[in-house]
Amino acid sequence: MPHRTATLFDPVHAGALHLANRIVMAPLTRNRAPDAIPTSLMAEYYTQRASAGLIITEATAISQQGQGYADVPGLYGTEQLDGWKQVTQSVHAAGGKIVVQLWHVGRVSHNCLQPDGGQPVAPSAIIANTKVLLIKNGVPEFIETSEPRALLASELPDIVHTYQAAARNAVETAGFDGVEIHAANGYLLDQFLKVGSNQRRDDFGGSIENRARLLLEVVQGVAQTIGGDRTGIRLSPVSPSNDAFDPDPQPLFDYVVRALADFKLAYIHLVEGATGGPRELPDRPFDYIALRRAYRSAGGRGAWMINNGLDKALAEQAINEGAELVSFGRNFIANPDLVERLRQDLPLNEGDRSTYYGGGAKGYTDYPTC
Ligand code: 8OZ
Repeated sequence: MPHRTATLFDPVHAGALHLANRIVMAPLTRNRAPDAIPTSLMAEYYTQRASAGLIITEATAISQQGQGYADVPGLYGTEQLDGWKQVTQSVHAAGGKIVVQLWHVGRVSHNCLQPDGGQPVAPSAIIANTKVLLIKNGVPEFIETSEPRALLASELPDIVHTYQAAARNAVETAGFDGVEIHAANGYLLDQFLKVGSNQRRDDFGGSIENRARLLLEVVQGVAQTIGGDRTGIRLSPVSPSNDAFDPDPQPLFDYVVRALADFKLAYIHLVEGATGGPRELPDRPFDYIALRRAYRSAGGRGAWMINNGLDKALAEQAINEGAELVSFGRNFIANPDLVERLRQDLPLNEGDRSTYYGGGAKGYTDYPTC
């Protein structure tokens, strides 16, 4: 029998997640959760997109300290969990699968969002040259981040426990199929990984092993709590998002994925290039095929998911070249029926950038289906 290569529309297993197709809705921050509580409008938005093989929610704060933007949802209060429950029930009733992205922003925050107006926390007291989104009188506004303070090593176990508690809440209370640990885009775990934001001299800074330690402790803790096979992780080795920088990312990330192989994760989610920008960065070369090989040769069996600026042709190419999953962000904002449109080669709606962050139904739940 000739071997038929899988298509985007074939089912696939990612750990314990049995997915109807290989097209994933990438995490997308939309700032429509006042007081960090998911709403019925959010349930409608996600349910409209339930034909994705998997939905990854917008980044969701594991604690108030982990929050960096106005009106992003949380996963630590009863009302937040109740809000998410209506989302997962509705997505499941529509036949979809949904995991929540666990988020701690680290230094990418502002005093006014922090507990008691305190300083954001970071590996080192280095300001991120980036902006956070606040909403003033209903108008989104980008503001410089506040000066962070360096976390004490004695505070790190509590951060690991906070990830574990959020993961337990997500699966046991809010009804998610699993979680994705957000270790990309210049947020806390990526800040620890990379030299530009980590100048520590203790066991969590310096060598690659030390810089990866917090990330691996978080993954181990979450995997022990809900199962590695319900846990995914997102990495962005070279993305400059939120001032992330490491001078030598290949050995760093090769080490990280080899170490991740031990946890039998559901999937590894790779942002290739600059998040939301070019897939190739001439001054930051990176070999993603070598990265996957490092993971596989260390025994990693999780699904390999790639992201960033894909169209159907690039997505098919990725699957043909051995990725199991592809994720689409902006195309899912404007095309709730993206899977069907790709299947039938139908034209795609264009997204309205002015309604990406904040607001209500406009530019959120009102995109037409075919
Ligand atoms: C856009 C605006 C705010 C946050 C990320 C969570 O880049 C985000 C984000 C994106 O991962």
